[in-house]
Amino acid sequence: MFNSANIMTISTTKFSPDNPLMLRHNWSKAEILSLFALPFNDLIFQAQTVHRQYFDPNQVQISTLLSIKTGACPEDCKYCPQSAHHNVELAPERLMQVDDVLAKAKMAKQQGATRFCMGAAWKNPRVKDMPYVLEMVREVKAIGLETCMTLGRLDEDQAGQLASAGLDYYNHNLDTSPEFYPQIITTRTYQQRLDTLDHVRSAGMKVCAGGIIGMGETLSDRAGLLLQLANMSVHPESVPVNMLVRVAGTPLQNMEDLEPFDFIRTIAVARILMPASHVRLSAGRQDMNEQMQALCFLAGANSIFYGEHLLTTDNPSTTHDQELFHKLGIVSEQRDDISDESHTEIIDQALYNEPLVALYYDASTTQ
Ligand code: SAM
Ligand code: DTB
Ligand code: SF4
Repeated sequence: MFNSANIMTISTTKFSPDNPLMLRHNWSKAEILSLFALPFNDLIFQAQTVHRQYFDPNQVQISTLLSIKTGACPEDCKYCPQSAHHNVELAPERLMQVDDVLAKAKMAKQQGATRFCMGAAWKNPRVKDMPYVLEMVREVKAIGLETCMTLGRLDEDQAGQLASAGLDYYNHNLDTSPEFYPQIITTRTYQQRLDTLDHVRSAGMKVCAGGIIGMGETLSDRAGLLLQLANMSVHPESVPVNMLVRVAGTPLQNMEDLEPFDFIRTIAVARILMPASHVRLSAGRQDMNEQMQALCFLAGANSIFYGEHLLTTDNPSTTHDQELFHKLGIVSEQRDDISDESHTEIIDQALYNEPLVALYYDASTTQ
C-alpha cells in the first residue's frame, strides 16, 4: 500500500522573487542520512519537486574544461593522475600561453559551452604566475564566456586579484568528509580548503565546491561532505559531484565499482539540500550509460562538463552529448538570468544580514 510517510512535506509553490523559498543552512547529519535512506522513488520525486521550484528541469548548464598547467603537482591526492607522488603515464606541461588558452575557449564557445573552466595542477599559484592567469580571465571573458578557474590554494590577495580581473567562479573541492580527508590527502588540511573558499566568497566570486564519490568513503562520509557544503552561510552556486575516474598508477586505481544508484542518490540529496545551486554531473560520465545520466538529471543535476576531455582524462564526445540532450529534450541553459550586481546584493544579505535569505536563480525566465 502507498506509504505517504516517505514523502516529506514539500511546498509545490513555484519560486519567484516575490515568493522566496527559504534556503536552509542548519542541516544535521541525521537529517541528511534520513534522506539517503528514503526509498529511491521517494527520494527522486522529492529532488525533482524541489528542482522544479528553482529551475527549468529541461535546461542544463554547459561548462568546458581545459588543463592550463598539467601534471607534476606537489600534492598527494590519491585519486589524481596529476600528482607527482604517483606513477601515472602523463607528460607534465608548463603553463599554457594565453593565446593558446583563448583559442581553446573560442572552440568551446563554438561547440555551445557557456562557461570555460581552467585548471592548473598547482598547490597554489606563484606570484609570477598571476599576471598570466589574470590575462587568461580577461581574454576569455571578453569573448562572452563565463570564466572559472581552479588553481589550488589562494590567499586573500590572490582571490582579490582574480575577482578584479572578472573571474566569475572559483572551483575548489572539499572532495569528501573532514573525517575521511586525511586518508585521501596528507599534504594539506580540510581547514586550508575551507579558508580558500572563504577568501573566494569574500572577494565576491561565485563558489564552485563539491567532491568525489567512489573513493571508498562510507555513506556517513558522503553525508558529511554534503553537510559541509549545505551548511555554508551561502551555498556554493555550483556543486560538482564527480564519480571517481580510476586512473592506472594512482593509489585508487583498483577501487571497486560504485553502485550507480548510490551516485544518483548523492545527486538527489545535494539537490534537496542546496535547491538553488547548480549541481554538476561532473567527472565519470564516460563510465555511465545514458540511462544513468538521465536519472542523474531527474535527480536534479543541471550542469555538465562538455567536450572530449576533462583535465587529463576523457569525457563523452560532444556529438554523443548532443544526441543525449536531443533524446531527453534537454537544452543548454543560457546564463543571463541574474546580473552580477543583484547577485552581490543577495550574497551580502545572506552573509551579513539575513542568514536564511533565499539565494536564487530564476532560471525559468531564461531562454
Ligand atoms: N589543483 C587544484 C586543486 O586540487 O584544487 C585544481 C585541479 S584538481 C584536478 C580539481 C578537482 O578535480 C579535484 O579537486 C578533484 O575533485 C577532481 N579530480 C581530480 N582527479 C579526479 C579523478 N580521478 N576522478 C574524479 N575527480 C577527480
Ligand atoms: C571538478 O569538480 N571536476 C573537474 C573540475 N572540477 C576541475 C576535474 C575532473 C578531473 C578528472 C580527472 C582528470 O581528467 O584529470
Ligand atoms: Fe594537484 Fe589538484 Fe591533482 Fe591534488 S587534485 S594532485 S592538488 S592537481
